[in-house]
Amino acid sequence: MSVDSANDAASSIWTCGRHTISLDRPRIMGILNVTPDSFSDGGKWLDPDAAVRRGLELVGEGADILDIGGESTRPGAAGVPVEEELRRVTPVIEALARQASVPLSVDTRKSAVARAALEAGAAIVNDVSALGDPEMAAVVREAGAGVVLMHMRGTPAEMQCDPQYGDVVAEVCAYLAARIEAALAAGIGRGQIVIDPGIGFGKTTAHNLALLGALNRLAELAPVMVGASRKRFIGEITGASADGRLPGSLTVALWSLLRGASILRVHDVAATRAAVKMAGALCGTGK
Ligand code: PMM
Repeated sequence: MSVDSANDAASSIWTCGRHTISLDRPRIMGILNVTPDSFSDGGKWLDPDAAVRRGLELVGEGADILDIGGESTRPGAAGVPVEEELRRVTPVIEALARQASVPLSVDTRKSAVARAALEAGAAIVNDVSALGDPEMAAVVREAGAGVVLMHMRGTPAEMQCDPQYGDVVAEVCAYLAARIEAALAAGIGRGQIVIDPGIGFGKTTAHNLALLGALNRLAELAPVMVGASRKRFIGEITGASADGRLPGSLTVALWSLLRGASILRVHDVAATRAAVKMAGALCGTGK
């Protein structure tokens, strides 16, 4: 649905283990946080059976991918020990790999968690630290998994303490270009890589808006994922609390697609699916 003809990446294929995800139409990644403390859904799906039910529900609503995370990366969040993260995500991924029809992603910064998740049936590693763990690139390469390389300034514990940039768009583009090169140098295929500007990860509202306005520049590097769903900057602009941010989230989702994003990481799958369908009809793609 890109309006930018320079965006070749939007018509590519994302290779994720045994899955290939065509990015010729917008893809929706449904968020499944198996955490006690994520900012908008923390604690809701901590029980593995409830998490699996929720995952299947998201697939029924039209999710193309499920992203399962066991560590909250909200601003101020403390890290989770590897054993605890494994305990949260592994049974959920095992069960969903048997029952769900869509590729599964694990949202983790830890190579040990990524390895176990891929063995349990996941096909994508969504890494908000963009291969910060020295073992992560090898884990992705060996599994032939898809990988999301996200930009983050600092760590979740302190990233929202007065983030500063000279030119946020240029700096995020340069960082992601360098992380793509590092991934390629480590033997990961270009077709396995998706990038993400990391909305809210060490960014003010102005930084987020600048990045969302320049997604077409990021899309020249690799297919782009955007995760803006229910985030704080939407509340800052609209005045809505986390559970009232759907209108703002949908607006950002459609804006992102029109600016060249290929994948939307969202909590509200059914509403996003309907909005994408409507926008696709208006844009003449009908998708
Ligand atoms: N945001 C969160 C967690 N993981 N992964 C990617 N690729 N992009 C994001 O923007 C992102 C992420 C934090 O939000 P959540 O608590 O809703 O999961």
